[in-house]
Amino acid sequence: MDTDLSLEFLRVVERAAIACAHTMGQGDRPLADQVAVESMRRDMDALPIDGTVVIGEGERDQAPMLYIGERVGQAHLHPGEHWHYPQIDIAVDPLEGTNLCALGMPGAISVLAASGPGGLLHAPDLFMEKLIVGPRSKNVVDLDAPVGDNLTAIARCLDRQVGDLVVVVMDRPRHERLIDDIRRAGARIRLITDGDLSAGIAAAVLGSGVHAVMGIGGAPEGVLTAAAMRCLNGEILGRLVMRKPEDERRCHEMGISDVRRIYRASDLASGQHIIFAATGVTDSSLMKGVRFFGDGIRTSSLVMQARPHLIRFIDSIYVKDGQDVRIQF
Ligand code: VTB
Repeated sequence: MDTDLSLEFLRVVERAAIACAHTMGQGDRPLADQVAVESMRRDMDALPIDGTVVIGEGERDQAPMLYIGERVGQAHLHPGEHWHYPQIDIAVDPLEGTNLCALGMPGAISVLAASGPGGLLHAPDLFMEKLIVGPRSKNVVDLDAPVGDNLTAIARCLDRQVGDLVVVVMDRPRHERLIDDIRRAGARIRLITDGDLSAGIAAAVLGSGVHAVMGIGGAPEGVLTAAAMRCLNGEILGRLVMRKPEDERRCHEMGISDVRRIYRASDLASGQHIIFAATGVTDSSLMKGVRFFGDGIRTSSLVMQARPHLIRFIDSIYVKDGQDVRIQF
């Protein structure tokens, strides 16, 4: 996949973030989501690709745009010249953390990942049990090990005490036992209301103050996290959660035969050429949220690719036409 595509994808997430950031704090979740989706859908068609959405807003009959299987990019607009364009699978979450944006809380991002065909798991929209850590502890964790054992192993890799660790967990009744176990082991906890993807990215970046993310969140977010881990050299261990018999059927339909399988980042995002792009909608530890000022709009993004391996923190300023702009560092 062409290196330059990463900057094209950057523009897509920047503009989706800007679109929904206008709705921040309005308490209107559907609107926040809708404007992000519309912006991302529109911009996708400007890309010089033959794209297929593999993780999106839902099944075709539930989602009018960015549904699973939807074709995006220039190729589908110019069917005769199809062969000109690289085939790309795309996972999108135009607004990850709708609640966070609607309430003006930290951690909302616009995000997508891309790879060559087959490089991103077509994950059903189920829950996934997750354990996410950074590069130094990636080889010592085990999804089936007791929580205390994992924390001891992570602490050892990071040259610190278990009591120095910060573990991010989504504040949900389903995590009562997990939270108890972490407390009993003595680690510190940051409870978040939403957004285990942002937290997972932070866990793979030294100095973010997050050492692990544990608990059950969305499987699609798990695939996006895996794409980020491929670039940041972190790890996600994930296992789909079957809550009802239909869930297993759904997995089989999507080609997943072993529903108890523990996936690693390289299974969830197996493509050689992975691109990951995210823009902050509201502030988070790695990206500031969108800022609007008289002359323009400023965004903060993370754009990464696995091959050639490149991580970029990008600060962009969109200047309004005709403005006598003054840029502040
Ligand atoms: C999860 C999590 C996401 O929504 O999908 C969550 O992975 C939904 O979980 O980061 P609940 O059904 O328990 O609310 C997010 O927090 C935001 O999309």
